[in-house]
Amino acid sequence: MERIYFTTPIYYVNAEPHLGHTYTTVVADTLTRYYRSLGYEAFFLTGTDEHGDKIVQAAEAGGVDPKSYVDRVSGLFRSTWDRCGIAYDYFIRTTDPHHQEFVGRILQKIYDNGDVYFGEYGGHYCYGCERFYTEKELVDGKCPDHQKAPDYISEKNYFFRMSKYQDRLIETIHSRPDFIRPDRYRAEVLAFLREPLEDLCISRPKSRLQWGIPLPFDANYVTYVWFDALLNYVSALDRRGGNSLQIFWPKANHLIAKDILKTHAIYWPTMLMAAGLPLFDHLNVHGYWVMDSGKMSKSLGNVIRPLEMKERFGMDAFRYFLLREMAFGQDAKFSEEALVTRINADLANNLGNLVSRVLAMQQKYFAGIVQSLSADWAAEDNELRDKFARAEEELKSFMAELQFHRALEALWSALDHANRYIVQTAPFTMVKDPAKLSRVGAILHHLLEVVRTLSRLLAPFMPDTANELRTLLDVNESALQAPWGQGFAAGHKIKAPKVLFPRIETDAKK
Ligand code: ME8
Repeated sequence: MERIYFTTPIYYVNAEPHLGHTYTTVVADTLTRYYRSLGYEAFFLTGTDEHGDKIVQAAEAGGVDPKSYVDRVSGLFRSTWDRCGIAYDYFIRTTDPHHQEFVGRILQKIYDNGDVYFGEYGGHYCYGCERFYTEKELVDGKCPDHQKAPDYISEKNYFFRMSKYQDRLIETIHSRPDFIRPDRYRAEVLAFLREPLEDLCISRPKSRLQWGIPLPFDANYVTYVWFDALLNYVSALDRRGGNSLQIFWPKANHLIAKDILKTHAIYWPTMLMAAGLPLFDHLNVHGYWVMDSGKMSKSLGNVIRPLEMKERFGMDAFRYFLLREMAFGQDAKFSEEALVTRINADLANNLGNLVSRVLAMQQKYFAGIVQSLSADWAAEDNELRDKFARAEEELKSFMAELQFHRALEALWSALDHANRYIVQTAPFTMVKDPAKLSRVGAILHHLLEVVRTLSRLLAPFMPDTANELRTLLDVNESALQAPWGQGFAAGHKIKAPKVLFPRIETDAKK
């Protein structure tokens, strides 16, 4: 059996779940469901990153001890994903005893191999990023991410010989063109690797930071938070036991945004090389969601919360928007106006209307009983079926390229075709002529095949809607998979229509 493994970043617990976290998590959820629908055994990991300065500072600001603080916010991430219907298989926390023990094991291994040394280092340290910056990386003396001048820190620490693995990493990226994708991020990493790689400081003295995993070989130090965090992707499989590590790890597909490219494309593979572990399969990098008003921030009061979106628009509508609006790899703009426009045009009008029209006609003309198809289909019936078959093929190739927006576009183009089929065949006119009743039955049968196909193909993107369609058609899983024209047994009765996506009236239109 083919296998695949998807991971999201483990999110810092110094912020509550927002649009950005939700996007990566929805993408991982969609991919997991999609690969399962193709028959793969898939494993989906998410979780929280709970060590380091940032977290201690957030706990202090909240007036609580780090442990209670991380328990609360990690719980919030987990319950948010649960309430959003995110079907992760395991939720990892870096404060889990097993993870801490695993990190200790890996550190000891690379220490024993001679890839860790003790030395003094002075540098520009950004507390926001939790890393040292070189002079060159600073912009006007400031951290480019946090727009703040870093602190100059000099101390004795442990270093990982990352530089030793630079050539092997470059070779890997050259020989595996889709190791880091899309291309623009691969190019960015290769450009960065043109300069000599420095060794990585992997410890923090306990005198400065206690909230971390102690180094197994020196009790006066804790592990640098990124060294601890990146290992989550492997430790989760190790904890699962059995042969999970062997079967899933080489099929690992990481999903991240561009903000954490360097840690994932450089620190992580070199750490794996030093630990004697195989490399992940793909690092998949997406762009940033930006607001009309600029960067999303608490102080600007423009933070988008997933549960609020679910409450107001429905989770499937929100998922659809996220996947349809962003071209994976590029930045995208978020605005409520764009969300409402998509819901009204694509969901309420295009999808919702099609389903309710077809189901309503089926009720009205045939009391919900699916009529049989004649042996010879009209040209337009074949065209309709072929259009959906082509859309499915396109969807497959776009999914392989992580082009979710184009996969959905392909499906919606078939939906447009189905809506035109209704207008052109005009069953609502034909029904007035009793001699044409069997043709009306056949047209509606083909349209029910459209709804059945949609239920199957939409499932990874909009799982609740897909289930709802299946319930309305009253078909089971095996009937869902049947070829076109064979999904409904003779005399099968479908349910009465309902409104799937109510139109959202905006203030402007009221
Ligand atoms: O970096 N647009 O955690 P984090 C798109 N703990 N995606 C966004 C986004 C935006 N505006 N904002 C956040 C960390 N994200 C580390 C990761 S992994 C071993 C450790 C998403 O809470 C996106 O996935 O800052 C990004 O990479 C991640 O949240 C950063 O989450």
